[in-house]
Amino acid sequence: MQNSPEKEMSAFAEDVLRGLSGTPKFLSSRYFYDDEGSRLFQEIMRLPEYYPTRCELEIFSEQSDDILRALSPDGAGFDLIELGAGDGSKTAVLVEHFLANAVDLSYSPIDISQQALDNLSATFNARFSTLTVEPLRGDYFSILRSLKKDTGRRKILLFLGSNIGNFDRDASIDFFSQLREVMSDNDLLFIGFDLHKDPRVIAAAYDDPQGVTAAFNLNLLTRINRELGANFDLSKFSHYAVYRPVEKSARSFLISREIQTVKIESLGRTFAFDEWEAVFMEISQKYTLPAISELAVASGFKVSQNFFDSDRYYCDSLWQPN
Ligand code: AVJ
Repeated sequence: MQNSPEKEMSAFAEDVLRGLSGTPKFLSSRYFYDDEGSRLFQEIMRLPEYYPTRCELEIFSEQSDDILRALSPDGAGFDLIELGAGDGSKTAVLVEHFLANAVDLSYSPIDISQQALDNLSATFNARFSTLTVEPLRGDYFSILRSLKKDTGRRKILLFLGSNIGNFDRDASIDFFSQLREVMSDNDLLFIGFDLHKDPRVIAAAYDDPQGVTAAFNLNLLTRINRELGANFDLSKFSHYAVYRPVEKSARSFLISREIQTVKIESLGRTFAFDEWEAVFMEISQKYTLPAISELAVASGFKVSQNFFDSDRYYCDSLWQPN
């Protein structure tokens, strides 16, 4: 079937339409990362309240010997393949250590954005002249499927930074199971999980007093204004975040401060917001160690080794196909 160009809607437009037509309303955190959103997330990672980045950096800086032994017990070379690399700064810490130990290494970030890949390649090439950098552009699974043909080298898939937290349980199992299908028995998966802890520590990480997280959340409305021709007035929405210690999930919302109507030109319609109506924006799931093992087993893996920071706030978990 063919769509006429003017009727064709972008995935973004479709998702915004579905989310704002829903009860309750929701928008997907997948769309946070336009240029400004990526910049704001970099700023979040430097906030004193946002501990996950520092914890993962501590693990990589202080346990790189143990990590290298776990990734390659026999000292054989391997291919690092990173899903969702961001600026790659944490991965660079590992790469630096591996190269210093003369590991025969290649690094392949996968991303749909050519710009992101260009930036990562430039960074890694400038910093590591001996490293083979092979950026891969496209969708994670189609890329990984195309790699499956056995190169004889171990592939180590990286999914760091607690990015998995944005998926609910079913979506996580689905995601990891699909990764399992494109992995050889000898490959490994290295995943960053944020652990359950004092709920106050977690709540503060998603509600900083400087308002950076609020700006990050509100930026999606700016993106909708720009890309879909909407007229959201950001001053009429406020950021609200809550941590549910039983479900072990942080959730963020945008709350409509008054009754209002917002027009979105490219959807050709308006959306009514009630006073104090909430739009669900993001889930950031936290984990216990049993939950991590259970997730591994449910997805066709088993935990090979866990690495923790000194506060035990965070866990980088190494999985092998089961
Ligand atoms: C990039 C998904 C790991 O959920 O902690 C940070 C995004 N949202 N502050 C997270 C985020 C609000 C972050 N992840």
